[in-house]
Amino acid sequence: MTTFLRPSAAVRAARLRTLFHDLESRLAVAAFAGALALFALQPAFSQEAGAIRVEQPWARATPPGAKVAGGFAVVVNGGAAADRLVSATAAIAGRVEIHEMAVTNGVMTMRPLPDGLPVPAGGEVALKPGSYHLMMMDLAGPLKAGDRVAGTLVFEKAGTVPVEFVVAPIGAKAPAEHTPQ
Ligand SMILES: [Cu+2]
Repeated sequence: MTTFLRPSAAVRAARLRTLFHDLESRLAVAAFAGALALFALQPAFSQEAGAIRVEQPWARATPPGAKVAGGFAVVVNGGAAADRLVSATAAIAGRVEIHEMAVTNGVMTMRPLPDGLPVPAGGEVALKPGSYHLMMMDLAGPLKAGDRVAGTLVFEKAGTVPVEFVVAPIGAKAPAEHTPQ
């Protein structure tokens, strides 16, 4: 009677349930740890002034000798009035320009936005690779992945928002994973 050597359907189902519970509790623990890590990192990843909140400022690492680097963030305007990003600074850069990247006649070009970047009331603007970005110019040295670069984003109405750009690897398309320090 070989059937006696095999676990019954009930036993197998019970084992499966145990496995699921195990997985569930592990996932819950991981989610909780993740939430804690995010909470601990919050000051570095979201800064605000007035109605403006700057989320996840980051920059891209540079190869040796590079004189420019890209800076990115999401700007959220929680207010009822439109605002405008008018300038920015970064400790490692001589100056920072606000740029737009666009495809003109099939060629990817970028140009400075002399009037700054509008942030609509109750809306948000993403500075990201291939789009709007901060151009850190006249770098004093290379940006290395994992570095944090102090800087500011200055808005017409909200004023100055202090930020810390977290440096992601060369060529990164998005901020690096947030790892607890
Ligand atoms: Cu640029």
